[in-house]
Amino acid sequence: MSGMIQSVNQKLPPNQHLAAPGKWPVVGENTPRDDASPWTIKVTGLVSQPRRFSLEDLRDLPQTELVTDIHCVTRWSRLGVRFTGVTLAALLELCPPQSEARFISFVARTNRNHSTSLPLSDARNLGTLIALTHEGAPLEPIHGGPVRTVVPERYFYKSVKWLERIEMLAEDRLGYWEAEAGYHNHADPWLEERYIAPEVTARDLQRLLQDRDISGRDLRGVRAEGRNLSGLKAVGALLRDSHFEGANLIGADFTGANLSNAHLQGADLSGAKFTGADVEGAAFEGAVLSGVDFTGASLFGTTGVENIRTEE
Ligand SMILES: Nc1nc2c(c(=O)[nH]1)N[C@H]1C(S)=C(S)[C@@H](COP(=O)(O)O)O[C@H]1N2
Ligand SMILES: [Mo]
Repeated sequence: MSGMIQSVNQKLPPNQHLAAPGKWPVVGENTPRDDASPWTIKVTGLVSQPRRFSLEDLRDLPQTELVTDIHCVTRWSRLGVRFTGVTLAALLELCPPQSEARFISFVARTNRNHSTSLPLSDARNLGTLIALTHEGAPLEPIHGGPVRTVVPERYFYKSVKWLERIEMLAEDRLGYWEAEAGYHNHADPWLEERYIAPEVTARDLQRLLQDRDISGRDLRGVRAEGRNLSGLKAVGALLRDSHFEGANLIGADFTGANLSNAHLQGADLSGAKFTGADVEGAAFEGAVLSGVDFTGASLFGTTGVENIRTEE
C-alpha cells in the first residue's frame, strides 16, 4: 500500500444511526449498464490531455487505503469502512485539469448515466478514492464493483457506483439525485445538508394546509408540527424531511407520497393510509398508529414502527 487516508469520527452526524452490524444496504441503482465492452474510465472535459484508464491501468497505479465513515442520506451510517484504490489526486497528476476547471462530475456506466458532482477543490481535499476493493476483497458488483468513487465527509450520494467517466467542468452540472430529487448539492452530513428547501411561499403554504389538500405538491421540509390536519389529502406529495410532530393526521391519505426522513413523532395517524409511500428513515415514536395502512410502503430505516415493520 503506498498511501493511507483516515477519515473516521467517534461520533455520528446528527440524526444518523448505525446500520445493523455487518449490514450494508443497497441504495439507488443496483446494476451497471448491460455492456460487453471492456471497462474503461475516461478523464475528459477541461483537462490538458483526455485519457482512458483500464481496470488493469488502475490496479498498476500506486494503491491507497482509505478508512472512512459512510453516511447515507436515508440516515444509516457505517463507521470505519476500509477501501483501497487510486486517489483522485494521484489520477489528476497523470491528467492535470486546466486552470478554468472548477467542478468535477463523476458519471456512472448505467442506463440513466447516473452522475454526481463536487467542487474540484473539495473532491481533491476530502481524499476522494477511486475504489477497487472493500474490506480486502474486490468491490461487490451490487455496491459499484468493479470500481466506484468514495468521497469522505459527504452524504454517500456523492460517491458514484460503477464509475465510467470523470469530467472536469467550468460550471457545475447537478447530479442525478441533486437535480431529480432535490438532494442538497453540498451534502455535508455534519450540517445535515440533506435536501434543498421547496419553492413555495409561506402564504401559499398556509392556504394549502388550511384546505387540507397537498396532493402532488412539493413541500419538502414543511413545518406543520401540532396542526390539525385530519383528513389531509397528500396523495403523491413530496414530503421529505417534513415536520408533523404531534399533528392530527387522522384518516390522512399519503398514498404514493414521499415521506423519507419525515418527523411524525406523537402524531395521531389513526386510519391514515401510506399505501405505496416511501417512508424510509421516517420517525414515528409515540405516534398513534391504529388502523394505519402501510401496504406496499418502503419502510427501510423507519423508527418507532418496529411491531409493524415489514421484511426488507
Ligand atoms: N451509479 C449510481 N451510484 C450511486 C447511486 C445510484 O443510484 N447510482 N446512489 C447513491 C446513493 S443515494 C447512495 S446512498 C450510495 C449507495 O451505495 P451502496 O448501494 O453501495 O450502499 O450510492 C450512491 N451512488
Ligand atoms: Mo443515499
